[in-house]
Amino acid sequence: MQDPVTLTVKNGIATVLIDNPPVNALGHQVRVGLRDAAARIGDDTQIRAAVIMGRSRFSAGADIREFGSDIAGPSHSEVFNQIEGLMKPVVAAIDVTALGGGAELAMACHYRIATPTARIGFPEVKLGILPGAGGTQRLPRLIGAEAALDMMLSGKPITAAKALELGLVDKLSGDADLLAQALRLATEMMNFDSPLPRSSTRDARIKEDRADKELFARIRSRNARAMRHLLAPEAIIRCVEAAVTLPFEEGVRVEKAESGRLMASDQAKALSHVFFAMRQTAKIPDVPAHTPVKPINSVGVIGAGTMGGGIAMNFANVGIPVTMVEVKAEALDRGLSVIIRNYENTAAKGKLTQEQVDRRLSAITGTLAMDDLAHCDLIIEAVFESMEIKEQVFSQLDRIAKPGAVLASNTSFLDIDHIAGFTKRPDDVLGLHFFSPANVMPLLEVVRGEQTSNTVLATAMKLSRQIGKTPVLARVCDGFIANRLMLPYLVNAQEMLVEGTSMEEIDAAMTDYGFAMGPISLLDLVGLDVVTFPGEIKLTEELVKQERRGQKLNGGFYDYDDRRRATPSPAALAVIDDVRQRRGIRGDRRRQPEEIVTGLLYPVINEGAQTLDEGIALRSGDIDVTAILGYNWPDFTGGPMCWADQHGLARIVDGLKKMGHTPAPLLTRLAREGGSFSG
Ligand code: T1G
Ligand code: NAD
Repeated sequence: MQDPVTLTVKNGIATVLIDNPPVNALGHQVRVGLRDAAARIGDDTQIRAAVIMGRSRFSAGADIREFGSDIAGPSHSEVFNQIEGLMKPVVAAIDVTALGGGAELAMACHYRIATPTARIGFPEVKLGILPGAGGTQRLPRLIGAEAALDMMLSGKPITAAKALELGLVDKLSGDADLLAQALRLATEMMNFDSPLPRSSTRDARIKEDRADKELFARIRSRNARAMRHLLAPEAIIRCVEAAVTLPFEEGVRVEKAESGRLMASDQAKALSHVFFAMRQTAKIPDVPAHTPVKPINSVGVIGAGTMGGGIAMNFANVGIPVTMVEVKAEALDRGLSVIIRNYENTAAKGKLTQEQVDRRLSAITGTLAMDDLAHCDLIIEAVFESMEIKEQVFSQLDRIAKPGAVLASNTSFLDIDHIAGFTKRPDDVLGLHFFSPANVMPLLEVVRGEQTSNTVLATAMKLSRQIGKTPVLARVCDGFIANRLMLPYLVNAQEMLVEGTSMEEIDAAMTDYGFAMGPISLLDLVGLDVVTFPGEIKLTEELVKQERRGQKLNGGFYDYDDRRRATPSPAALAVIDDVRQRRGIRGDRRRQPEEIVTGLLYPVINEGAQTLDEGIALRSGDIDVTAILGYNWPDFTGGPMCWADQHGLARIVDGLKKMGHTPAPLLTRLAREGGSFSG
């Protein structure tokens, strides 16, 4: 392996290069390399100054793979303190990204120069941890507590220009000659006879912060909503309070204690699981990484309804022309006008220029003639959910589409293999299951038919990234991963209603768990006419008969006022009562919040286990990503399967039995063996 840190000396200046692909994470070998480089800079009298930089990018911070085990020394902070303590000027030359520990390393250097396109950030909060190598102490000293907290609580990187304005970097370079300019800065500074500026000893900014008595109360109240459920943000605030009120070394002690507590927390473990799971989903074991893909330069969309319009926008957004087909002119006009309205709303919020809107709109062509799809590289069908109509469409497509075109269905529940059978090219057919609203939701289920070719799958995975979606591979079954998983959740929530728990209690238990909305509100939002439920639950059907379709029409379980505030609807309560009477249920079974959570989540986990066992999902992490991106499952729980591992599989098996459910064989086996879904 290439040495991950090298040091070369020229004209009295050491250039320290971090070269640890793909992102220059600061793993053990890099820390050892940096420690040795710092020692050499200190000892070697030939060296009068140093530049630290990374190949291809500065650094993405700590190696997240090291989390969860004892991190071998030297620690990040030992290395950073050693660099800061050098008596020769050290310049950080920042290119592309300095994130987390990478940004902390830069702050430990005496000077920072960045390319104009570089970004600097502290994404630790997204991993449920905090900048734990002096970052919470150095950052406020450089840019003030409020700006420091903005960066560390949001986890969002800032541009180099903003960093310059805040005082996080000292200078911007031209894009091409970062090293040359960093060396020039180092030369200037080594001939400059004044004490080196060390972030840890600066105090001008925090003196100002100390005078602002309301500062932390203000930050806490401004972030209260976003911080709810999360451990890391409050810990970060406490560290910055320490930075403002205590000497550096004492602040570091507070940071170390808070960081240790977070690192050991279930939330941090769950969030790093999610980080890696998100990056795993596009990998299909039997489809090698270098499988050739088909070029997709034009897309056809059939159906301009709820889904078709949103699907078309995805491609127009990245400059791929779309032809959208409808059966009737009115439906086409309606579909196109929804697209126009969507883009105009985005432009009105300042997120798109008029020119971008025009360019995107001109990429979409409406037509009533299927023949116009003959040139398309990919055609996605989004017509009514009926096998007869899918048959008409796919047999027609088989005649029209050019050889080699990829043919996809957006069906929610229907059998892709059956649909592929309507063509003479089943290897070119797959499911591309978008989520509503399709232009917004970040998940794409890629459904693999029996005969779908590797090329078509690799093409779909690549295309998904191109349109900014995270793809998850599913095999054919009723509801694939996402809908199959959530069906028990929504069914059991309604069953609880009938048995006697109120809609507010059910929703509150799940928002306390971490969901943005509870299942009953979710049903109202999605629309009561969208899903039909199996079994005896007929609540949504009865409400739809009364023309109550949810938030979009007349309210659903709840009534909504003009500010969308919800109150339980007397009409819905009457329907619930009616169902109780018909089924001979007393309706007096109230549940405590804990029992609501387990009663709703255990069956989802059971279904997830079954989905995994049947090979519908490749990995438990894929199920977690599906739930998080498709259903806003709270990410700090790690998703349903990760949560199950932490919660205890044996407990879940017992709970399911008590509820009268049969635990899935995989779940039972793992619980017995003391195993876990994530392996
Ligand atoms: N550690 C280990 N692996 C990492 C990694 C990291 N920090 N960052 C990325 N990877 C892997 C990733 O899993 C993938 O692997 C490959 O690199 C490419 O990533 C001490 C405690 C830098 C913006 O949170 O945000 O510092 O799938 O597909 O789209 O106080 O990666 O190829 O096998 O995402 O070009 C804080 C996380 C750590 C940064 C590049 N740092 N990384 O995006 O590539 S905590 C982060 C990113 C810390 C200190 C604390 C992005 C990126 P594989 P990718 P990309
Ligand atoms: P929709 O009723 O809103 O739109 C369907 C459109 O297809 C209509 O405008 C109709 O005129 C058009 N159409 C019907 N037959 C046609 C044909 N032969 N040629 C061209 N156009 C035709 O339906 P939708 O909600 O957009 O759903 C479309 C598909 O997407 C369904 O398979 C559905 O299961 C799936 N889906 C829906 C959602 C959702 O939340 N709505 C989510 C994921 C997947």
